[in-house]
Amino acid sequence: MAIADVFSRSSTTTGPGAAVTPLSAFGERPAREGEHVEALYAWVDEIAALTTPDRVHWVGGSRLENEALLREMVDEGRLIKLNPEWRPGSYLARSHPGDVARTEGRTYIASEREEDAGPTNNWVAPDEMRATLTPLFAGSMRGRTMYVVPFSMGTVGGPLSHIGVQITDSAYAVASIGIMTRVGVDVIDQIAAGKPWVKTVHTVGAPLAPGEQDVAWPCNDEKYIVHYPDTLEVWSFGSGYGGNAILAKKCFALRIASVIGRDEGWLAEHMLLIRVISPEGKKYHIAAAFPSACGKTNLAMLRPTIPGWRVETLGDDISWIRPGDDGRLWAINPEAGFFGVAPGTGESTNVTAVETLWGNTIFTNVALRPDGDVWWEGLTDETPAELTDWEGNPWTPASGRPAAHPNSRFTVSAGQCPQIADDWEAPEGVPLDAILFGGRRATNVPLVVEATDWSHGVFIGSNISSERTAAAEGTVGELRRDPFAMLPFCGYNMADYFAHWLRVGKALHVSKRPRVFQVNWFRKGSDGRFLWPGFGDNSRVIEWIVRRLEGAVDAVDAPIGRLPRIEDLNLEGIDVPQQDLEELFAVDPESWLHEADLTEQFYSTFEGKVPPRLYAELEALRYRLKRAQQA
Ligand code: SAT
Ligand code: MN
Repeated sequence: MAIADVFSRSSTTTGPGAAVTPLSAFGERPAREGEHVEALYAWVDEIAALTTPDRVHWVGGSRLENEALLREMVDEGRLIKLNPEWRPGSYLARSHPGDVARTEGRTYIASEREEDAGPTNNWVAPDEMRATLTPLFAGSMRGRTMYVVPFSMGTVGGPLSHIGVQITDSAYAVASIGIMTRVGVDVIDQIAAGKPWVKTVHTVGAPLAPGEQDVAWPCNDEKYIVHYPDTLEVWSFGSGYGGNAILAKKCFALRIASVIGRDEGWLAEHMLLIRVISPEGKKYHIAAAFPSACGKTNLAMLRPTIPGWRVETLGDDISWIRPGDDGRLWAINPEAGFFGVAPGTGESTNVTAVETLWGNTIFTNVALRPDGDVWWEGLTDETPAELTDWEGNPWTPASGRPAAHPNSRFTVSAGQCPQIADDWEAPEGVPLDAILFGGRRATNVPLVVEATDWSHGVFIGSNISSERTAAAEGTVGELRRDPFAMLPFCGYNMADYFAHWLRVGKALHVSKRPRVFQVNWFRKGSDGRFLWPGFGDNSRVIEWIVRRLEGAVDAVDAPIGRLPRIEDLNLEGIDVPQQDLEELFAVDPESWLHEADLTEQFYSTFEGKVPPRLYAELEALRYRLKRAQQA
């Protein structure tokens, strides 16, 4: 491990004797005037008085400041600098072994009314929650620097953009926010001009006693990720990890933004965003929601296997979707980077992601190679003979445990993606042509099915699920429900969210509504094999969807929606046996009727709040299934 050791100690100096500016040269509070900016200053003072940091650093967002921050983190042992020969400008962070993922059990929606949080969220009354949090935050930043990070989701000043400020005592969070959002003083200018902003406060909850030696990844066993939707605030305590610490992401861009969207008539969605370009050069925009582990990042970076088709990436995780003046829905990716799962990302599964990570990347909890580069399961077909695992221990293939944590991550600017759309930062976004809902279903759900109309599409979205267990043919395995892939991310009552979706679509003229499709790359045959090759070949499904949008192909009416005629699927160059194709699109009324019962059970958990329109969809589905059963 000798070489890696050297890199972990070296700083980011670009050459021998290059002058470096220390972080302390940055951090001045930008001088602005007026009541709005005074309110910001007062809030920052108030948080500082509560958390008592040693220093307050206003992040200006310059490249030099970021370099100084990273250099300081390396010098303090918080980051390992990777070998610039393999991975220039890149770093490895190792988290505390107990701080490796979002903590949904500790995530709260503290709305005034309990029914506004709904049965899928943890709820505590705001007053009660503040009474719990205030003593925890009191003195929580002692011995540390409190960073003030002004950020914009979407390009600064864009019509679909929203701004916020994160206060944090985690330098790792600052570096990550710098990649995932647009950070800079121009956001302060927006605040000074009176634009509303969201307040987010984060502490790792590990104050230092005078002279106390810090650890590489401070955190607290006690964790709270708290949203106050009525006052547009997020307070996060005790975790340095991803969605718990980069508050602009799931906390703001989904949970808080979904509430803003509900009130303003738009949608904050857990959706990737792509542009599909047909061989004729026509452009289509598709947003797609998938629960985790369903290949969302792969679809966001799809490389079609069919000649003439191209996909450009616009976003991999979040879409903000708003009705435009032209009566269509327009979408932006509010983020500026990708915070993706490393394991399983490889040359054969997602070469675009691998190319994106060539440099300027912060890796978290992946393995370190002896040559100072990184590795994770699935990156290469061959496993290196020796590694340092994500916890910093020596590792060989015989170790019998993964070298990278299964939820290890990369944080990288979206602009580095080789197939990012040229106009991915266009403030007005792109007009949506289709919305896809996916899941990981071994049974029942066909490769692709088109919703008959908007409310049927909302019905499908409300039923997204993945199978927990590999189910036998014809029986539904235990379903893990993740409606709209928003279960952990909807900031208000999910039944009200379904109603909001119905409302947003109804306000659009039928001809302008995006068409809705359900896809399932994971259906298995009776012998347990996957029936569909997946990955790049999913472009064949996208082609059919586009041909439907163009009105170029007919569909077959089935009880569950509109299915492709097999002959309309482009299967050139792949060999899917006829019987598999039939199984891929088979609709078994009996197991679908069972699934309808599960839907009814699920809806009943919302205590009468699910919109009647969705119950009507359920009854219509049952009626069509029973008719098919009798036929
Ligand atoms: O940790 S994050 O919430 O940002 C990412 C994820 O859970 O998908
Ligand atoms: Mn996500």
